[in-house]
Amino acid sequence: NRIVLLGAPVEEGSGRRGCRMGPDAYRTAGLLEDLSGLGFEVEDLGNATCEPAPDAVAPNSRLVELERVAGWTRALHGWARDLGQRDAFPIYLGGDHSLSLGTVTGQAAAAEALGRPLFVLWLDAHSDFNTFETTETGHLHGVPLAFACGLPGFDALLGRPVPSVVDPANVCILGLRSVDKAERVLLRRSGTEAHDMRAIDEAGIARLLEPFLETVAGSGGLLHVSLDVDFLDPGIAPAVGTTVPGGATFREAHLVMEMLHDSRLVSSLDLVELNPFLDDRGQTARLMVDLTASLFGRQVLDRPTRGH
Ligand code: DIR
Ligand code: MN
Ligand code: MN
Ligand code: MN
Repeated sequence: NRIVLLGAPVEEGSGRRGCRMGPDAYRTAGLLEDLSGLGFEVEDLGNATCEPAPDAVAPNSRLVELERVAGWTRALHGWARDLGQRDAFPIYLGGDHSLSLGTVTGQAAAAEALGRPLFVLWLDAHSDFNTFETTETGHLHGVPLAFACGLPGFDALLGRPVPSVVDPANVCILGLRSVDKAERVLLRRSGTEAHDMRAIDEAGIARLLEPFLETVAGSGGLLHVSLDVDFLDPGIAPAVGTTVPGGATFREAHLVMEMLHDSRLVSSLDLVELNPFLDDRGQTARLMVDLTASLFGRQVLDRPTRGH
């Protein structure tokens, strides 16, 4: 029952400033205290630092801050590869979504070392499935899922090919409402399971998540969850640079976290894109902390645990 927290104060992937304050906003909002209160032994490792990556040369001139993002990718890949093999649950406190370039590939390397397949649940308004070729903005928070799934052209990030890629068939994306044109083609070709808000409206979020969790359980996999603040509706989570209307409601988001807790499948978590500079009296930071508490078992009433 151990949790380790690692701050990843990267903001260069988002094209604006503020995400570097994310890790401290989670601390200020009481993340350690809430998780300790649920009976976990929580260790805060402080913040990771960026490695130098002078060899990371951009293959085209649109990419923004490639060298910095490559440095963070290398640092966080190393951290996640190590933490993923320890007897503690790592929570990566972002930082923009480019941090998942390191954490997801590092967790994948750790899973491979443990002989388990890695599954990824991506909770986001965006699919983050652009490549260096397709990105329209050049913002590298728009590419981490394509990178982790082994799409070509990304070798400058780690300085070598991704050692352990995630099978796109092991990925589920929930919450989509903004996918770029070329990105959409890549996503479709990859065969990744992706659900937009319309699908959530029509089916209900639980009915979409449940079969994915059954699949993870059935294959003995580990599950990494990457939670982007913009998965949530901007009305309840304003502190993000890329708000898109029509996001997940308070109850939909908590239900996902509660189902994830009951599944007992989740082994690592990213909390990304919180920009405290844009927050309203800490409400987004607090909501993200409360959602994390739901993932770790906070509930109103006792209920029988459904074992897999
Ligand atoms: C857009 C927006 N698809 C891009 N991406 C993200 O910049 O590639 N915004 N991830 O949060
Ligand atoms: Mn994202
Ligand atoms: Mn997003
Ligand atoms: Mn962007």
